[in-house]
Amino acid sequence: MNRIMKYLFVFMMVLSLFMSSCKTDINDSKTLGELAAVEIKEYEGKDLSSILDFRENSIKGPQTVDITEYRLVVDGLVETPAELTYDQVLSNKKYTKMVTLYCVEGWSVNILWEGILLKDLFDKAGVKKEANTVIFHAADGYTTSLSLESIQYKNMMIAYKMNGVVLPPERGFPFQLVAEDKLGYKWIKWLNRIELSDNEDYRGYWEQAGYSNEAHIDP
Ligand SMILES: Nc1nc2c(c(=O)[nH]1)N[C@H]1C(S)=C(S)[C@@H](COP(=O)(O)O)O[C@H]1N2
Ligand SMILES: [Mo]
Repeated sequence: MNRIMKYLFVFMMVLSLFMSSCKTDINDSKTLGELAAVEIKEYEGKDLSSILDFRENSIKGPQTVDITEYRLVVDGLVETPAELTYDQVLSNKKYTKMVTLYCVEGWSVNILWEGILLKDLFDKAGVKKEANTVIFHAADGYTTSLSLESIQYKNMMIAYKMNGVVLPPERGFPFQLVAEDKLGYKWIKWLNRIELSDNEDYRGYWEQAGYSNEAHIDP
């Protein structure tokens, strides 16, 4: 091997290492059926629902988010606003939790969620002490909100995986809020902005239409 070939070889090795380390684990065009075939079916002795058991009824239908362009904005009443890439969000500590989503329509799904804590994003951004409300925004224009207290109480997370598979577009890729103990309309999909606020009167999409802002699950 001559010298140039050697340099080229080393360059290619470094390049391929670099490229494999930046590659994000996303579902490139797998169908829901294909994902359902590989999803986790039970957890700690309990049966899980399937990613096929949701009833897709989003206000504008499934959204396709280009992950190379995607940013998760954390702003409002914070010391340091942030615009995070998908990989930057995923660089936080990961958590797994089985939580049931109950829709007001009467159906529910018990899913094993994998995600990162809102607390970790909040700690990095530095939440100002006046903040008491968190307003969530999504790619389809949907919004919802929760009190900061209710998020802290359940230590809520945003999920990037369900039943072991990366969220498909229909299920909210790249992130869905796991609004534990709150009705389905608080579980915002295609999340792209988290706004810290002091507006306790804020009402999201379905809340403005008359749904309870507390969104308690009736036992
Ligand atoms: N961005 C966005 N998130 C959303 C919605 C929506 O229309 N847009 N619908 C909500 C409702 S009403 C429910 S029950 C859950 C689960 O909806 P799915 O079955 O359509 O996934 O997503 C919630 N998150
Ligand atoms: Mo819903």
